Amino acid sequence: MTTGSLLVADLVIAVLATAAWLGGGAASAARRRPLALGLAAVALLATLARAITITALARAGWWFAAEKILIAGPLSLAAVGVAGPRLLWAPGDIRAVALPLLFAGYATSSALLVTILHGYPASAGAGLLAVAGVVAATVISGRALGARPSRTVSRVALVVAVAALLTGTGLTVAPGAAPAIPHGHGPPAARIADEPTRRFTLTAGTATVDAGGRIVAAWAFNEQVPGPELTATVGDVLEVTLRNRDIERGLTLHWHGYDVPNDQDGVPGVTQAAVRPGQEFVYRFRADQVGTYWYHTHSASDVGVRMGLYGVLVVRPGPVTGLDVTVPVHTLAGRPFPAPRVEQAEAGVPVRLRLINTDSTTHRYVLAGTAFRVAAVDGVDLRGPTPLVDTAVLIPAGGRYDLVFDAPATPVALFVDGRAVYSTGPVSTVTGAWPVLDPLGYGATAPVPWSRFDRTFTLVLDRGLDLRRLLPRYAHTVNGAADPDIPPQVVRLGDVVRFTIVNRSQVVHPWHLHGHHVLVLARDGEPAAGSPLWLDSFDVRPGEVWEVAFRADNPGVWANHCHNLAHADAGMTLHLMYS
Ligand SMILES: [Cu+2]
Repeated sequence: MTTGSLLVADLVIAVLATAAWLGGGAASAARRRPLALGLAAVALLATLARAITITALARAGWWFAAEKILIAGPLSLAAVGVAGPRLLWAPGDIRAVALPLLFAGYATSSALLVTILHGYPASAGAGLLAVAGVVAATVISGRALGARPSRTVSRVALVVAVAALLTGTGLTVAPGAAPAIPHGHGPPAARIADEPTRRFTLTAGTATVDAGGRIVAAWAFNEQVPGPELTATVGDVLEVTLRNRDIERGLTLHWHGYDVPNDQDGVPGVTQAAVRPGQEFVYRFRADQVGTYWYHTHSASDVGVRMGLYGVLVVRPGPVTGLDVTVPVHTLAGRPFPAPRVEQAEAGVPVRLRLINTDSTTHRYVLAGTAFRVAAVDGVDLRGPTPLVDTAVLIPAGGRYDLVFDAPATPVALFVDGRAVYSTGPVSTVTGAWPVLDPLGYGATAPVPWSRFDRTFTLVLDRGLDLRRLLPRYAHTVNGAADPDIPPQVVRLGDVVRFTIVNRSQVVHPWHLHGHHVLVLARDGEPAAGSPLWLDSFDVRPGEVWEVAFRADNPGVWANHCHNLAHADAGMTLHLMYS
């Protein structure tokens, strides 16, 4: 069982235990003896089963089990301790066990709320709030059931509840001690002095676009979605003038995966101000990385990219040889975009398909009709890629895979999630059951270039209630905090930095660090066994633990965030900062 499914199983069992305790309490209050005893038995069994899931989660990593052991554990023990003996005595009047069963239900449900609303790390505040809730609910239920606790018991309960509530609330809402990110734009950009060799102008504006036969509203660069394909040869100096005609929310250009100088990175409020209607901004950087990249707005990025403010950036080592095709996959107005492309390929011609996932979720790609190799991932060539046949690849949000092959005499077709997006003729193959390539075991290994790490950071990805804003929100969190309250990771120039990224949540988080490619060291404790993988976008699935590392060689303040842009918007963004 994977840790991801253990997390789901544990949640389901916790919900079951809660419902059974509360149902048992209600049934005994209504004097429905068999039902009450049956539900209590289910609750006891579920609590027992939870001991197993929590133990297994703790073995997978403390991050997965912390609050379950520190808060749910004691509360569950209290539940069984209070309700169990009463049930064993099996009183003549079943109504006598109603309050103990309800107490058990409140204890289990408040622990469950801690997991759902607070998550990792477990805090004293959350524990105290949970206890306060249990005490308050039990006292109220006791009154409703006509139980007459002594004055002393009532007063003690009241004092405990109020004290816990105050302390708990205080600890939960207290502002964190996060050092501030230097917002604003610092000294003027230290632009490279060389004359540009490639100049482009991108004018952003509202537009209408044909998405599979339906005319939809879009935001476009130069009236087209995707924007113009920017191509360069390694060594070129690119100058890109961004103009905003009428995008009210403002925009920027971020060069996804391209490790440009910090002031060219296009993160509004961090490396520059958003470009408002009527304004312009000139980007200039040297094309010193070969490969497949893309650009997109980083201002209101969730809606901006979805509406069409993105395009392809390809840097080649020299003149194009053979067929060199970019396939940027997108979902526009809920429809797959663009329309499938069909072209001729003469047998024997070398073909490179540059697959780019510009959406916020993973896509499954299959290439049918030929063997192929994965030549590069996220713009970086792989070492010793071997031929693959009838194999699917999963590309995370923002990620790129370059597939290469020599065109066979018969047609080939590329499918994304079962839909043909590129072909050289009709291909009918059932590809749904093809195995998925694990890039961590593909290609030829090479030793990790570092033996020690100067800094190590752990990022635990989760969900939680964010009360530090005017309106509370159910945020996507890192280490229990949401943007802008997540402390930045501070490094020094030259440091070798290791990240441990843990996904405690129920959804995939495609992780994306700006300004650096990271080398994958291990996943779930298994060292990476294939070609060195230098990534800028990688899916951390529920229950997974990734170890990655990089050398801090590009000074500045860099966004470090989930590339499911809705998650990034809902709190899952932090920053890497050079001291
Ligand atoms: Cu995410």
